[in-house]
Amino acid sequence: MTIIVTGGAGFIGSNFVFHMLNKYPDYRIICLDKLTYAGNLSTLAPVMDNPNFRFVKEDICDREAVYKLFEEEKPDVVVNFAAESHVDRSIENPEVFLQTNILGTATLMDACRKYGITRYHQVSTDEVYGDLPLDRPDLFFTEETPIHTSSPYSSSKAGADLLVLAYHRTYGLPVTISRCSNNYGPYHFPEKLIPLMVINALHDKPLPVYGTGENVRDWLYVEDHCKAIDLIIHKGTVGEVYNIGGHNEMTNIDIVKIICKELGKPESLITHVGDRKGHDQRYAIDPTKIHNELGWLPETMFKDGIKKTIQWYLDNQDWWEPIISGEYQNYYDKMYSNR
Ligand code: NAD
Ligand code: TDX
Repeated sequence: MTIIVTGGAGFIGSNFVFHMLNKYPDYRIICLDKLTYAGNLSTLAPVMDNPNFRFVKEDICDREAVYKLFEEEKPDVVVNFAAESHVDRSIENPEVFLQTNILGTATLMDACRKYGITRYHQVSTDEVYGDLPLDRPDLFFTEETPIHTSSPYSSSKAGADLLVLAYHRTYGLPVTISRCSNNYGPYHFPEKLIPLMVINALHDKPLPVYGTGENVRDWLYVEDHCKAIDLIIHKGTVGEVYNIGGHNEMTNIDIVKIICKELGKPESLITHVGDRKGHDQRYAIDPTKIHNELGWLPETMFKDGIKKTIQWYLDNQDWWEPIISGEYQNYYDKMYSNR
């Protein structure tokens, strides 16, 4: 089996590449990644010499390059992780989100139609369902929850999902979609909540919590997400959407307090800053379908996963230090100074 994994130099994509090469030693895994600010070739260093792995630096929006790769590799399966993924950046500059997340998805699926594949899998997000109110803990997102987005990021992901379902109905493309909750774990880019707070705390810098910090996210260890996608591409039903989440809802402020405690840093570092525009209140996934149909269950408890993750950042400063110097510093200053 040959699988093209797009966005495999990013956070979840790289964890998926490692999972697949490890679990299926006879599969060929091709990573197609543009290496945007969020992609990091050093992440893939451990597998670069694996004869079953190939890295290709291209843009999923570049039709010619994508078609050439499909001609060369004749993939059986495509798993599309490639995306602009940060909500705050989408609020500053929506356009690239529309290009990569919507047009890039269309280009990949056109290649799938032209060359033929057995499965196109779209990695989507719980954010396409919008948010839930904080005072209704009885409500959860199911696969039937209407699409109702808040940010340019989530709108671009929702646009892509609709296009994927349209390619299935119109052209019969064998697709599946997964919509996962917030991931955490190794190789999470430092702009996101958990790594940002860990790295700031290590430097005794302020921990910038948006608004009250009462917003709720539903956290899943990245390996559990990768295992769910593995199950869906092998056993999932074509044309179906699967929600992925582990019923692990936490407020942002509680997450930041846990990080302070684990690192032995004072909570006085916590600084409430201006809220995110259109900030979603609560995400909460109902994973009943993937559990009943495919037998998936999360394996890593948050209390263990967060310890492992913090330890990973402590042990892998060589990975994140080059990222937070350079261009990232300009981003940080723009987003956080005078907020
Ligand atoms: P990330 O930002 O860490 O990685 C994205 C990767 O895509 C990078 O390697 C980047 O170089 C690559 N990329 C971006 N534009 C590209 C283009 N035009 N062509 C080729 N490659 C391109 O993102 P992530 O957090 O790993 O998320 C991966 C996917 O999972 C995304 O589709 C995201 O919407 C989805 N998702 C993420 C989460 C989460 O909590 N991080 C949760 C649910 C769903
Ligand atoms: O500095 C911060 N302070 C803060 O309070 C940052 C970066 C975030 N936050 C808050 C905003 C959110 O309520 O923490 C929460 C998590 O923020 P992010 O890490 O930016 O994640 P989120 O916006 O929830 O989106 C993530 O999960 C769904 C991923 O980035 C998306 O790609 C995925 O689809």
